[in-house]
Amino acid sequence: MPPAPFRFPIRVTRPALPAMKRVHDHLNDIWATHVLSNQGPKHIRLERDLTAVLGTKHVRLLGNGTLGLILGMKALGVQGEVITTPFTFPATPHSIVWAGAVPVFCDIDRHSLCIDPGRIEALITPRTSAILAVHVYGVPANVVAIQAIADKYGLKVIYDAAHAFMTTINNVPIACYGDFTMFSFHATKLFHTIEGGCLAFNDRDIGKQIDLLRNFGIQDETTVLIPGMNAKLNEIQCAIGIEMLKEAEAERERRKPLRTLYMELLSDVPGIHCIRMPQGVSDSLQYMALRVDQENFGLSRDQLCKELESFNVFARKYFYPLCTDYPCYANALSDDVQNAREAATQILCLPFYGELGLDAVERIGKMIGYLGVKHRPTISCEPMVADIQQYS
Ligand code: T4K
Repeated sequence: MPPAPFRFPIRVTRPALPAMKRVHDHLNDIWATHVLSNQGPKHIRLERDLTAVLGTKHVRLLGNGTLGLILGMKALGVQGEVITTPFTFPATPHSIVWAGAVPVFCDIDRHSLCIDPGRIEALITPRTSAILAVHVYGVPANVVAIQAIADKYGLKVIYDAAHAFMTTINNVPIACYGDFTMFSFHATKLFHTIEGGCLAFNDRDIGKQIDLLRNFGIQDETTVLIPGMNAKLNEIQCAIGIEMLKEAEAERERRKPLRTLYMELLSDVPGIHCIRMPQGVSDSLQYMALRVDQENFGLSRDQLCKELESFNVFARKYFYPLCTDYPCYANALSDDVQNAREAATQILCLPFYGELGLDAVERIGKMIGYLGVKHRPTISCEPMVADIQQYS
């Protein structure tokens, strides 16, 4: 018997929201003071609260994560070529272009799905100024190896941690690596400010530059120092952030059993491999990503995605197409990105958010199991491959 479809569409995520009453209290403050933007009291408080959570000396809020990457690279003086991954959201390479540099695409490690440090050196030229790595689905890039290469060649290291809010590696907050780390606070993220983002870093000078860059380059009422832009977060978004930050831990707690149940249900399905956190890494619980091995499962990733839609389940093919396949990067400098190409055709992100609940996860898990049995050519005894990567 095929499982019954959901009565309503189940999407990849559904943003959590703070209690309306608490938001009203903030709105009352804002209405009383008429301070709506430009680093008001809510903004100051959220930056302070985030600094305590992210573990760096400094945090700067921005209008979104993409602006964070662009302005962070401007602040570091990044130019020429930046080595990055093609297995990411368009914002990553686009931000390099907006910062005035050129992306050079490097293949990924097949297990972590992050940039492969073993392939970076071959792409370094006299024009290279930085490495921009992404912690894909919250799995950390190999921060130790990347820093070693950067030190050897005098490069800056930038991390796109859009998926890695509150991740730690052996209890060290992920933002403690590299010259700066960007977090996205888009509505689809576990912690969000509807739209928004931040940079986390330890160098005071970067902070001074970002303060200028995010506010038109204005130093004071009569001094405009550099051609900055408007990348500010307003007071209402900051109020949402203050309240969402209080909820972040509870949302994580709601997601933990869902992750466990998905893993349990899918570990027995031949050809389905859940993306796992390496040992020593705390899970950001941002995405529920799995790899579909068509030969053993019986359906390709695209076919599985389509079949799930008939059950009213709308998973997402993050990240397809590969950045190297966008027309705008057709002529970009690139490694042979074979692992990234494979990941882009095999990885699927299932619905994953606290409110989803265990019953829905059980049904989705059973749907995938059912589809596997229905389409598998022969019974396979393939063992589950644990994608474990050790950090020391
Ligand atoms: N780097 C990386 C590695 C990233 O993944 C991202 C963003 C960035 C940089 C850039 O950060 P920001 O500049 O955005 O701060 C979504 C997000 O818009 C995007 O922020 C995120 N990555 C990306 C992975 O996912 P879409 O185009 O898939 O969003 P959309 O509108 O299809 O939403 C997905 C599902 O979420 C919908 O099916 C329904 C649900 N949803 C969405 C929104 C916006 C809601 O229920 N309510 C909502 O308000 O990009």
